[in-house]
Amino acid sequence: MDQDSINQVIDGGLLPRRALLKASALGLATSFVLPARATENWMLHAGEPQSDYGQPSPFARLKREQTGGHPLGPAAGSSSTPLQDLNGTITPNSLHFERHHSGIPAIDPRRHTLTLYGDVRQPLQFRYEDLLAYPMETHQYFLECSGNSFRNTLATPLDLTAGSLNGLISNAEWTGIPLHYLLDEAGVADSARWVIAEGADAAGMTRSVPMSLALDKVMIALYQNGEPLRPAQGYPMRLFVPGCEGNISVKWLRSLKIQAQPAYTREETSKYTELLPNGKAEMFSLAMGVKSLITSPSGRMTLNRKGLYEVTGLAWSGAGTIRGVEVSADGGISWEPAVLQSDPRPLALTRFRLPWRWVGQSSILQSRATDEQGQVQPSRATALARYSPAGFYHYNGIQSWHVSSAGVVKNVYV
Ligand SMILES: Nc1nc2c(c(=O)[nH]1)N[C@H]1C(S)=C(S)[C@@H](COP(=O)(O)O)O[C@H]1N2
Ligand SMILES: [Mo]
Repeated sequence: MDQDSINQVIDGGLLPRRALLKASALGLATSFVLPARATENWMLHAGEPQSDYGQPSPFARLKREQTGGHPLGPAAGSSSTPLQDLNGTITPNSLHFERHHSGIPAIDPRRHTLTLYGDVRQPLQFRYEDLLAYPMETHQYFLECSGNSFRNTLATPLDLTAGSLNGLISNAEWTGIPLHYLLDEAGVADSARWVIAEGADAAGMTRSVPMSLALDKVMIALYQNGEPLRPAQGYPMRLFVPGCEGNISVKWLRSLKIQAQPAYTREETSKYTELLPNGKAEMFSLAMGVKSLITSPSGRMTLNRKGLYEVTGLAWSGAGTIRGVEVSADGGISWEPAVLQSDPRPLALTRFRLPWRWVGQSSILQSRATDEQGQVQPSRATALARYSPAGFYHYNGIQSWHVSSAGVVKNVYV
């Protein structure tokens, strides 16, 4: 990095985007002497043989963060993606967040069918192997639970990791059949406005999907990151509704009923409906808002050296593509545009990065995303004011991380 860039340490230590291009000057590598001969064990004898199904290095210590103590027992709980331990944008299948209302059914695809019925010319039933013969599409999309980040709606900030606080979001390459192929085949009545999707789990989870969405990007997903869906993600098939609250992407999909009205199931009346401050409720508010968070440095990390760091995180929007992300190191007084990955995709996670110089100054790191519609991620106060004080769905307020002069990073509210 040239001296000019270094001197241009602005706004709490953030460096301009172009400083990233001179990473070689960060001086992070330690000097070394070539060892005379192999000394480590793994260089002295042959290692493990090949395996049937690969596992991560035990040294990487990757695991989902479990939400303990769901009132209805472990089968009704969730686990979140350890966002702080990952980089890039794809969530490995083993770390995709989980949210089940009645546990994970063990479905034998030979005994599972998908039925399409209701206001159609010809009701249809598909076996798994029938569906495998249809033309498919592949898209990268995020999936976010509408309860993601609800802990930041609580009165006191919890000292948790980025994943524990915000990890009910994942991003994968989904492959499946556009739903409109099947709807066309069945011949949907002109009066039909809704598709009622039901799961084959013990909860029989059911949601109503507006026909306009169903005819657009919705798919019957069969593959995730190249392999058949994992049981936790809906094997053998799930509905996938891009950009919308995760709940409507019904897993273990068993039927689709076409009708003129929504079904008004439990999941779209008592749950996943938002009470507004004026006492009215917002129903079928499906699209997820524009949102971002810094994944490193983030909650419960400790900065163990002074110098240059890369501030990095993820941004997404249910309205389409992320247009920009700004980063603040002074609690939102000043903002600096971050570098986005080269190919931001619509309705998928986008990685952002910005260099930051930390010399022991107490700082508050934040990120603020803007999407292609010009929607800007709101402050925590603005996000909370949108709903009644009891509300916790669709929270997309700015995440703030306090870095103490000792380098300890903690969730805070500003
Ligand atoms: N059949 C069925 N579908 C379901 C659920 C469920 O419990 N049963 N949970 C929903 C919720 S609330 C979310 S956020 C997503 C979670 O998907 P994932 O576990 O693959 O991350 O699935 C949705 N689809
Ligand atoms: Mo959810």
